[in-house]
Amino acid sequence: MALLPSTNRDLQYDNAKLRRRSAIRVVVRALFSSGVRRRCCSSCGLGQLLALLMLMGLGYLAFLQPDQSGHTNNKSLLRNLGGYNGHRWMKDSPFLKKFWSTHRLPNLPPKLRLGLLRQVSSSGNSSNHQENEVKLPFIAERNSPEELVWIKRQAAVVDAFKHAWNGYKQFALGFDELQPVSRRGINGLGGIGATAIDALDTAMIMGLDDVVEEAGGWIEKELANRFSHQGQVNLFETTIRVLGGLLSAYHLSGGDTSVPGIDGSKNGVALSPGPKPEVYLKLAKDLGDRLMAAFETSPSAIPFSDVVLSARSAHPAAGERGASSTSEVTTLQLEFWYLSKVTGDPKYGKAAMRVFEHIKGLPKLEGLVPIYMNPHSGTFQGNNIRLGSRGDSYYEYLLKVWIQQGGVGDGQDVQYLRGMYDEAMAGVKHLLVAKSVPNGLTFVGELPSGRNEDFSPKMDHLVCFLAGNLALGATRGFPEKDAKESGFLSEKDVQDLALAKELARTCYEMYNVTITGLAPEIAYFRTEGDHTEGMDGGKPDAQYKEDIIIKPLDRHNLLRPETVESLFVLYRITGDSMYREWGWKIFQAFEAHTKISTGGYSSIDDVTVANSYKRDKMETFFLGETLKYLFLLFGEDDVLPLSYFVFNTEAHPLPITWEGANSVLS
Ligand code: DMJ
Repeated sequence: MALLPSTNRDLQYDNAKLRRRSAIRVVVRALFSSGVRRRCCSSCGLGQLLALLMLMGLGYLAFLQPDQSGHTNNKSLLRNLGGYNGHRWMKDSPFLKKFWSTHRLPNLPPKLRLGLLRQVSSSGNSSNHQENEVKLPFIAERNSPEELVWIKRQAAVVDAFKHAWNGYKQFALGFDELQPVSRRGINGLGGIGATAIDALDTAMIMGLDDVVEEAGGWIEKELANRFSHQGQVNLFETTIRVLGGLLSAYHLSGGDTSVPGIDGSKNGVALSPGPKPEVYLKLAKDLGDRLMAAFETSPSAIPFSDVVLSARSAHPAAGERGASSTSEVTTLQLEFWYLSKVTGDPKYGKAAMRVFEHIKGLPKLEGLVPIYMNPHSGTFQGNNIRLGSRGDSYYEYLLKVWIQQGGVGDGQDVQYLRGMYDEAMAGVKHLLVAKSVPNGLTFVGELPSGRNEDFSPKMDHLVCFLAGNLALGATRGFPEKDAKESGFLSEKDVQDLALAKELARTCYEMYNVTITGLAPEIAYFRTEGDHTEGMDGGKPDAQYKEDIIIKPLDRHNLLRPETVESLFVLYRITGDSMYREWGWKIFQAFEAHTKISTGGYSSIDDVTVANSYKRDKMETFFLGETLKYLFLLFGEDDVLPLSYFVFNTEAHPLPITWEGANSVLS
């Protein structure tokens, strides 16, 4: 995977960030602050004269030498410096080579792309991006026609994000969520401004400085106060959306320089406007300390489900005899472990990892687990097994925590997680994967009573995360081609990747089968002997309308991300542009059926009718996940490479660390 080229590729485009650090200034600063002065010529006037001559030479190369197209620009400066093509004198000069390698421009890829996106976005009618002509000749000159299409589509996603944010900012800033139709805010997540935090790193990745300043400004001013005065929150939701969002913002704004930056290169963190990284870290630590009550007050390794932030107390869930969802207690570890890493305090990671260590020893059904856990007994509760709601991200984090903690390398400490993941995926294939009739779509069903004979062909949209997860597990985030060529894929990896592709198709068809082009919350798949009729998606010519059954109560769409998340991962891994095309269709359907003209997007009641009732709610994950994954799907593959970043279940990217678990937890 190419890790560097964005900086160079887009250097000539309008970009405030980059202009602030011109190449000349970097060179001058580097010359006078580095080895040239100290080691070579520090005490002599001759040294200064030589440095001056060198500068003049560089100036000549930068400004007088035309590039191949006859223009003089920053790219030609980079060429002349040997930045990517290399120049003859550069090749001949080991000193300059060394100089360049240590003093080249910092890499800021997504922001660079934004200069381009802004121009595309403002060059035409934003309601019809597909048809727009790119009028700016230099953009057209330097990109293939196919790439131009994706640049415009990515710009359309940026516009959608701005529309969503503007609705929230205007009517609901400081509330958890926007009610876009009634134009007000609601607090469904404890009153901690969840949308502002969930959206923040998406704005950073898109390079939307205004939004970063607005969201970051609110966070800096208000969030600590909310933590100390607000009431009850859910441990899981607060961890994945708020703690994850703060930690990702900390890294992406330049806080954690011990790990790769946004493009996987050493110094490639984005330099964001808004608060300093330490602001996010301080808030993350404060929140982590309060959430720790869920672990500290539970009598077992399984944390309580709810926390009162202001009181630093925790208690079991109200229903289900106080049980926590299995996915909730096993979807905290990426965030708590990274919090330990960046604060240097092992307590967070230790408490969260204890959950997995405990579950390791519990009985399972071929690696599959029931969807509830009781924090009093520390055991599973009930027999219901599914990869949809309450079960899903258990399987996701087995893999991702293993990846995050260096299991890809020689992280022996977390090898058991990979073992649990592999066993569970074998169980999924054996017990849950089936084919629909008449057209053979592969789907993942459920075992509501834990027994094989009670198999239910029901699949939540939530299960669609699995396609991307299987692909990630198969290649560990590397492109399929590279993994194959290096003999890296086992027979099982190949099977997992094949299943990932089949499931991605099924998830796409869950959208494609309806008249709106949007998927229902839940789909049933027709199996042998099922003669249910009249429950298709309202699209008479849909290829799979016989296979997919949508029941009346399951027809809503909450703007969920799981399918576009998997399309993003599969596109990165396979390079097959079919996944991008599918993502574009889904994006257009969101635009057509969920956009509210005054700002924001709304969940809808029924994907099988053209003019559905709007539920008047914009979930935070539409900004945190859905639009982020679409943006990344349409963008360059060297931004947030999967071999360097692991996305938490709310799409907040956290860096993969290589030092292994023990060094952080000890
Ligand atoms: C998100 O909050 C997370 O992705 C979670 O794991 C599952 N549900 C929503 C999005 O659908």
